Amino acid sequence: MPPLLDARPGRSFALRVQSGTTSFYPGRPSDTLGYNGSYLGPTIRVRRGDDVAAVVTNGLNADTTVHWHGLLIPGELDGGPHQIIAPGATWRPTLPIRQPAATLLYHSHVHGLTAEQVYSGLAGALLVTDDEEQGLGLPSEYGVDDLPLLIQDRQFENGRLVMPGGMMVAMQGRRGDTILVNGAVNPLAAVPNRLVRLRLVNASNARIYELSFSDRRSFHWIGTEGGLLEHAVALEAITLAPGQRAELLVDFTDGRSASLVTAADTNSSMMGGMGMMGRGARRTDAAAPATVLRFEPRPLGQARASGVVPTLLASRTGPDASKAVRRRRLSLNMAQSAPSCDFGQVGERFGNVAFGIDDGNHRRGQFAPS
Ligand SMILES: [Cu+2]
Repeated sequence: MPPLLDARPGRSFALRVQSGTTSFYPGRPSDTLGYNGSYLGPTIRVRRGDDVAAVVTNGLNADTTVHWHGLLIPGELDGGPHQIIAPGATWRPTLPIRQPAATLLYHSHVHGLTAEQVYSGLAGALLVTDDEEQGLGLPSEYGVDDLPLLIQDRQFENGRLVMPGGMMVAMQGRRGDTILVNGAVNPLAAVPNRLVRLRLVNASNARIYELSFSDRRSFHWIGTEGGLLEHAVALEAITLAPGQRAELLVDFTDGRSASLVTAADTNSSMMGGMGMMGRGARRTDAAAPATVLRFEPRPLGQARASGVVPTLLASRTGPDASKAVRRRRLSLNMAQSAPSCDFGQVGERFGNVAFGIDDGNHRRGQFAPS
């Protein structure tokens, strides 16, 4: 479990962006990046209504930014590519927390290096809590029955983290054949034998997961990127694209071990085993079905949560369709014209992939995969 950095007491928190080494496999240190540590960052918890003073110091030899992905705040506080923190500099935005409880994701969003910095470890969970959520009796004992789970695929060679390169990266994003949860290889979660809340965060660069349990048990889907759903939804599988989050309640009362697994990634053209490329060629495995996380229920902690799934999680009022004054149709297009792609120099961008809305009206944006 990442350490919990609760912003409540001082209405503030501090992050230091740093480089370091991480031994994903014993005795095989890899060069990595992290916040207040060598890989990934603490789980930051903020509370609705607070104005939270963030203090972010860049201890790298490179520019960075910290983007609060999912936080509803003005753009000048949001840590996008335009808000560079230079090496040695400190950025101090005050974040007004004015949204319902939700599971968010903070990460580097520096121009031209986002993919590399996130791949190397610059990501973490950001939790918003509020009175409504705390009144529901949901499992909320951090690290015991309330677990943030950052899921990432990474590539290793001889036990050391490597940065995939080459044409497949330009086309597919950075992928890997090893799935980590909270930076751990072959992870195991000891959970109490009761209802447990999982906050799934897809912190991968490019992989889409189709998640389910090895014993096909159903679970309750209770939250999305925007916060809690109005009502829990019983599911046996859920899809999670990069950046997406999902909150689940899983019942481990029967004490049986089970694994969270992912199906093959059918969005990857590597599925066919194209066998291209030098470095990272074994990435034909990068789309294969895999175990994500094993759960071992045992008597743990005290059951402070109610142990039942609330019938009403949150009151939501949606737009009233009958009041619509106009119907618009927007179509999203993608076209690729290969000739001048410079795959020899695979960096952050590759030319001539045209993404558009309404085919032509807003065409030819440069695409930078991250
Ligand atoms: Cu983001």
